[in-house]
Amino acid sequence: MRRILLAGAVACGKTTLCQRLNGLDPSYKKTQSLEVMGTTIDTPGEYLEHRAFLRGLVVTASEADLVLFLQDASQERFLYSPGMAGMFPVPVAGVVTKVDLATERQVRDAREMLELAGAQPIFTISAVTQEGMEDLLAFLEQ
Ligand SMILES: Nc1nc2c(ncn2[C@@H]2O[C@H](COP(=O)(O)OP(=O)(O)OP(=O)(O)O)[C@@H](O)[C@H]2O)c(=O)[nH]1
Ligand SMILES: [Mg+2]
Repeated sequence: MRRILLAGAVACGKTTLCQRLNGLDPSYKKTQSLEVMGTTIDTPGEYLEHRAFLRGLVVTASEADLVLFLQDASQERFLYSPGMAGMFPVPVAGVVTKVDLATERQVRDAREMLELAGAQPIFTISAVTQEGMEDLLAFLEQ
């Protein structure tokens, strides 16, 4: 599997996805600092939320082959700015998370915001029901 950096707001589902990618059952634990699990680098949501930390996220991305921008479909709070993927030194793909909690409209809006940020391609998943995980895994294993 490619080395991946996970980015996204607090509680958008980065650690839960990280656990699934590593074959573990999800168990909640607030991420306090950068954490490496297998080939995945998990980050605290604060790295994206507080702009002073954003530079750290971009620099850490050079350790990865790919960045995933995560967007919680059930939250209408979007932290990505247009074209933001261009700041990163490696390709950026998008993941719409928590689709089990969202309406179709919310999923569409989340996808659109990730597209605007420059993430490509974009996957839609639930780490709880595991909907969409197969396609994402196949992409990450390419
Ligand atoms: N229903 C549902 N809940 C989810 C999903 N993914 C994560 N959650 C829940 O959302 C909460 C936050 O998930 P985390 O994976 O810890 O979020 P995070 O992005 O790592 O958050 P920080 O470490 O604070 O940056 C937990 O209670 C998870 O169980 C999902 O796909 N569906
Ligand atoms: Mg976390």
